[in-house]
Amino acid sequence: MPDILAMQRSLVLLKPDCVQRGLMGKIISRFEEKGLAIIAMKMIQVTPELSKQHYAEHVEKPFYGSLESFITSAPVVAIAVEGLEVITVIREMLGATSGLKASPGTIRGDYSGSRQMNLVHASDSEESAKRELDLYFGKEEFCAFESVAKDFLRAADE
Ligand code: FUP
Repeated sequence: MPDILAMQRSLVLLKPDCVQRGLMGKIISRFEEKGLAIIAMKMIQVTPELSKQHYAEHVEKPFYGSLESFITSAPVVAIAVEGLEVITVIREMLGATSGLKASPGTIRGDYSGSRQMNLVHASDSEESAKRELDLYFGKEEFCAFESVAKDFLRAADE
């Protein structure tokens, strides 16, 4: 972690396998229990067009067709999460891309045994977070609020 911590936002997607397996509540709870702030959330059906925008860096790869079929196969839940260094924090909470390699205790390590069906997406940099949040949410959809628990989540000088 850097010395000066940054307040960041990340796009989290609960993917079709998470919705179909009834794991939405469990996964959302992990973020809430960590003390992160959910500031926007909605269920949507990803279209092939949105999939191509979301996975722009993968569109030309051999696995893209299968990935698009999967991500459009059932609804997803898009969530904007805010917190200190939240991009790294959430990526660490997810674990390695493949559920077969993710450590026990991480979300993918605990619930997934697949590389494609790895339950949750989260932005991997500030640049992708901004791009991805803009894909899923309009500016008016963010409901930033001050947590009443904030004085008990970290010290004033942290
Ligand atoms: P991650 O950043 O952990 O979400 O993973 P990547 O950006 O590397 O990959 C995006 C999605 O493509 C992942 F959810 C898994 C999927 N994928 C495949 O299905 N097959 C592959 O060979 C590589 C990635």
